[in-house]
Amino acid sequence: MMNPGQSPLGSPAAGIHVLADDDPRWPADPVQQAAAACQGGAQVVQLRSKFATDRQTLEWARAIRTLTREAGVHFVVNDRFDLALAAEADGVHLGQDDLPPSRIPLEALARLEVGFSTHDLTQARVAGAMKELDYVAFGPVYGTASKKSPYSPRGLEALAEISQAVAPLPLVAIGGIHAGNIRDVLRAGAAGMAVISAVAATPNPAEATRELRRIFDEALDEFGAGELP
Ligand code: 3NM
Repeated sequence: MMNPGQSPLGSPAAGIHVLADDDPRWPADPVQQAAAACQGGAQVVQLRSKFATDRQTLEWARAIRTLTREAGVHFVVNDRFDLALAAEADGVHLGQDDLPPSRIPLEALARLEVGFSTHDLTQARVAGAMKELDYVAFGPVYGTASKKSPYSPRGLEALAEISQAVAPLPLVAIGGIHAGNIRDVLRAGAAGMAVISAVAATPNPAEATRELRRIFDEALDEFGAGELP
């Protein structure tokens, strides 16, 4: 549960979230992707396991826990609070079709931060009122080829509207984010940006992450934290 009084940009959800994704199209496996993300300065690594068995996912999660702990990087597991707990992750990221945040046992909520994906204003308003959440994600902001989404690209105006709807919870933008649009996404009110292909599809994922982080830090400095949410 979010710490009251914490600003979105000071929250653990702020910054570059690199999704370590097990889609076989990526050249590196999730642990290699996570290691590169840590080297490059990602603030958050999220394990997104959509193909593997639970056993394999837990193995990856434990390896990523070790390396994120060493790097001081926040670690989130997608979809499953039980695997997040078993791996001693910092958080779990839930989608609309996962167990609802209100059904996560209290003992698990006490140990995990909770993020929740939304795709329209109605879902975002519901999320904004959920006491279990630490951040809300919204997407796809731009077109994405990394996920079969039934939703059309939402755009920056929708992102700005959603950021108001979920305030004071931090908003994490997702879908088609890369070095060329991070500034726009931050300006529209997102505190965090989650990426897959902008890192996983590149020949040097550590360098790609470093570039995203550099632009994020520069944009924060330039806009001045006072102007932003
Ligand atoms: N969730 P890329 S879009 C995992 O809209 C995911 O909720 C989305 O990949 C949503 O950075 C998406 O390559 C894929 O576009 C993001």
